[in-house]
Amino acid sequence: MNRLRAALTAATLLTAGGALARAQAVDSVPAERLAARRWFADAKFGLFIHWGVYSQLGAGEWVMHNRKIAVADYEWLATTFNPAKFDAVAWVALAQRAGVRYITITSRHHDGFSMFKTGATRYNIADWTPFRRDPLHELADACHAAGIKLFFYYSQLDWHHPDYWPRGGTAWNNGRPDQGDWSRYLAFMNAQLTELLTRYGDVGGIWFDGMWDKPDAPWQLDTTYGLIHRLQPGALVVPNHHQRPRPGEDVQTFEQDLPGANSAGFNTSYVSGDLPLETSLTMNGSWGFNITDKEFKSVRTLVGYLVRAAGNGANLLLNIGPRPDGTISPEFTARLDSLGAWLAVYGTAIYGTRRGPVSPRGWGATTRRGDTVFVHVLDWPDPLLPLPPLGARIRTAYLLRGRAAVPVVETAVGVTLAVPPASADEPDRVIVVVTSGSSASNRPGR
Ligand code: H79
Repeated sequence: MNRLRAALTAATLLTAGGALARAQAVDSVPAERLAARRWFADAKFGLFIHWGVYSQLGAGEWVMHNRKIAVADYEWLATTFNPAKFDAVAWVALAQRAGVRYITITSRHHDGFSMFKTGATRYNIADWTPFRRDPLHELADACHAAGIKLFFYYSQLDWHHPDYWPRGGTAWNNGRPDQGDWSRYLAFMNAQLTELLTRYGDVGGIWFDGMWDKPDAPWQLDTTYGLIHRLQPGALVVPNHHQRPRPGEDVQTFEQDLPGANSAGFNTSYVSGDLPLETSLTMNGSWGFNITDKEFKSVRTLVGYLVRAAGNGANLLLNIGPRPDGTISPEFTARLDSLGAWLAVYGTAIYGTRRGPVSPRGWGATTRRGDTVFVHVLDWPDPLLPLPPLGARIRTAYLLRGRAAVPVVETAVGVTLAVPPASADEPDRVIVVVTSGSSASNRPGR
């Protein structure tokens, strides 16, 4: 009897302990950040901007590495950066026309050059170039005026800073002394992050990149993430380290890939079950301005990415590489305008949705908001589309564009929808399916 009671007590304690641990894991993320994560998951579409000293060479943001440019020569190149036509208000107006809810811009890329005024190094746009202005400040002001959130991309990898030592996997002999002080480098980064999170108003979050250059270095992420969350409790940490999410991180982002697909080869196939997700994507094949890269994706392909990202529960962070004079080439602006026009009609099936009851398929994807399921038919040649059961009874179905009723056959084994013929002007035939809700999978999640 005693032994039984002891066993029962132990079992109760174990269960309670498990529940407590789970509660703490959730509770340790403050409400403000949980709300920011929900905002992020609702946003669905962001604009990525890669812009820096490298833009002048028109060969992408890795040009310093690819052409093995010495630090001293790149430092000279930086003295000539003068984007006289930069107009933050015009950039944000373009973002608004495109329908993005946030912008993520390079504050400092792997070349180590700071695109903002910083007291941590003179190697920054305000102190090193004839431009003298702080474009990130101007962009932050324009974003705040327009209600668009601003995230700062921040490279942990640095090809310029002497204290980025020992060097990482991408190092080459570029003229830096073979010595350095890692703890000074971490202090430098934390000082810059403090500036970014205290001088630019509300910041959406920090998008980290380059940790993969030294994956096993003592990054002291807890200190850096703790600093960010203390300075701005609503700011999200978005790490592009290609690994499973760690404590203190808020979004799992996938570079050039839908979540888990890993066609790029360097992403993880693990997909978080509770963090919001993001896919970053180039519009051509380059992040930074590349004057000869004309491999631009079509509007139809870009709509497909936005839809398939949403169907995977992910945002699309779509990149542009502005020119060194501050203008944005017409290939980018035309596509962003077209996506904005598409979203003006179909945005209700994207914004504020979560992944739908049918996981993405070759023909397309599903999204949902509450009891409404959006069936996105991207690529399907037949007049009937068979689906597995949606998890709830169907009340009505209609085309999003034009509102025409869609015939539905519901059986015990699934649902068949009549889809309109494909047409060149409609990359995504969206069928709005209103269900009676109340199924378990219908709960609002991530
Ligand atoms: O900012 C853009 C790129 O410059 C940056 N991330 C995007 C958003 C980027 N840098 N590298 N990559 C993307 C590709 C990563 C390649 C990697 Fe590797 C494969 C990292 C680790 C394995 C090749 C081998 C590069 C470093 C070692």
